[in-house]
Amino acid sequence: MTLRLILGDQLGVGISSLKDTSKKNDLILLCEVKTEATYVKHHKKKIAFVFSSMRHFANELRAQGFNVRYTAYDDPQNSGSLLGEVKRALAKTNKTDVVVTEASEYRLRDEMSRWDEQLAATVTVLDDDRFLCNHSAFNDWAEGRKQLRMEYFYRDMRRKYSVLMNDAQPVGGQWNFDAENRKPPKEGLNVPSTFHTTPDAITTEVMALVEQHFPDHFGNLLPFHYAVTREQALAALDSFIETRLQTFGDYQDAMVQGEPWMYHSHISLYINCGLLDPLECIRRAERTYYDGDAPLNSVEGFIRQILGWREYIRGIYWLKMPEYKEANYLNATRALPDFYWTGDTQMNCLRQCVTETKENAYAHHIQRLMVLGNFALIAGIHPDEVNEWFLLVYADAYEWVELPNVTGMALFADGGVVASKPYASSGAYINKMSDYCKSCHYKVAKKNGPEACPFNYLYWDFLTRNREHFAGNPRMGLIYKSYARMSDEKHDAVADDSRRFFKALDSGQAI
Ligand code: FAD
Ligand code: DLZ
Ligand code: SF4
Repeated sequence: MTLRLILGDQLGVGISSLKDTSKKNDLILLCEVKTEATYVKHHKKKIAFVFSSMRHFANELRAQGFNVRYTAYDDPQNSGSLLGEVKRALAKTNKTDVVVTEASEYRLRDEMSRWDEQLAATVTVLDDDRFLCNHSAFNDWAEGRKQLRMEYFYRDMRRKYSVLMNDAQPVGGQWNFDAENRKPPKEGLNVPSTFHTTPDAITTEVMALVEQHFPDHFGNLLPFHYAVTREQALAALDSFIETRLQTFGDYQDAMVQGEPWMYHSHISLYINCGLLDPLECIRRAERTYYDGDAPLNSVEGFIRQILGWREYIRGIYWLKMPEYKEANYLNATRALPDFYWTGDTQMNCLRQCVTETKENAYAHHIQRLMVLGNFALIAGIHPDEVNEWFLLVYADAYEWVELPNVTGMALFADGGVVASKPYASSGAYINKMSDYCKSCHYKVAKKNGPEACPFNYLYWDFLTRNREHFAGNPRMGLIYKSYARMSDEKHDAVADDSRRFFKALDSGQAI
């Protein structure tokens, strides 16, 4: 009787749209469609990952006895849109109602709210209960608060799910062990390799399809080693827990040339598309701590990312959309430099992060925030251009998680909803937390002049340009005081260097 539509980021048997399915009467629909594959020009690896995971999931459902209808991208009858495919499926069957779990992005949820009128069927949209904080719980938490700080949300979530708790107290006597999680990389770190799978026949076929239909999309398709089934994603989680979690905390913020994966988990793409459940990842890490196999700073740090940041970011998205997408608090106007696509810049940190992004559809948090995001912030790049880039280059990117991280955390374009101060920094931070500066054309120790690290003067130029926005911020007072103590010559040098840099950047010269 019921047509159950499963989207490409809903690939778990526990999804609400599959509850109470009649294996005899209901039809499950999955479809690869142009509208979803091209609303931004997703990284080739992301499309291959999503299509291959969808195809494997459809096969798993069939193996469990469900009736599945699957539209392949190159099916000559493919209408190219989700609505078109639902219409086609309804026309071919005797189904009278459609059930779907709420889309994770505003764009699609909004579109689906009109499907009722456009289809000769009733459309039921169910809550997405894979998230640990639903819309109304987040709205209740946010209600009446002057500031929506993640830390307080996170503490409530720890209590609510009783994660790392001794009755009402946090295990270890502290909620947060971040101060222990900022170690610079030391020489000779022996970073374990990330989890690898070899493409099977389905993935190989999908990869050929991606090369054929999306040749002008960003990124390298090869090598492809992501998990594409739940079983493989669980093995990827295991490999993180066994080989990286112990050291995750210590080097969470560290960046090393030639080590794109560091000690991070690389599971965001699996959680976001439904192959892994967030709570199972949290419980797995918690158990590792109680078994004595990983230290508290690592386990708490990892759990905070999923139970705290991930849920908080999603809450902010739905609380603030659709206006959030238009936010440009700092009135940034610059176009995105070409090197975000090519990696062709003499600024080694940016070259490394863009090149790794192109190769892997992945960069870790500090690369995204303190290199790629930091430059976009201090160079004043328009949030629309930055958001589009971040939404298409990463395999884990969906607007609900990408937008608040970019607009809120990286660009301060929301005026301080997510961040209490801008994540702007000079080259000193990048030099402390990475080895990038050692092989850079620019000199991180030089503050001004053509050889100086551009982050050094752009940082002060950014603070000067945006004084009206930040001078009253209590967390920025010391920084503005130290700027005031600098000589007039120094102020002029910052302005001259920044002018020269922007002139070169805007005219497409090599920088
Ligand atoms: P780990 O470092 O191992 O962290 C564990 C898990 O915690 C991640 O898998 C993820 O599920 C969760 N997590 C950690 N930080 C965040 C966060 N800030 N927001 C939400 N979840 C978090 N994450 C995405 O999933 N999709 C995005 O499109 C995305 N865009 C980002 C853009 C910018 C500018 C920034 C600063 C961050 C962005 N993040 C995004 C958050 C974070 O960088 C990634 O989740 C993380 O790098 C994924 O790698 P990992 O699985 O190895 O994470
Ligand atoms: C990311 C993605 C891609 C590339 N392709 C599809 C697709 O062809 N069919 C589909 O159902 N989902 C796809 N997805 C995931 C969707 O974009 C995701 O479900 C929505 O963005 C959620 O709002
Ligand atoms: Fe980046 Fe500056 Fe270091 Fe070069 S010197 S790698 S531009 S921070």
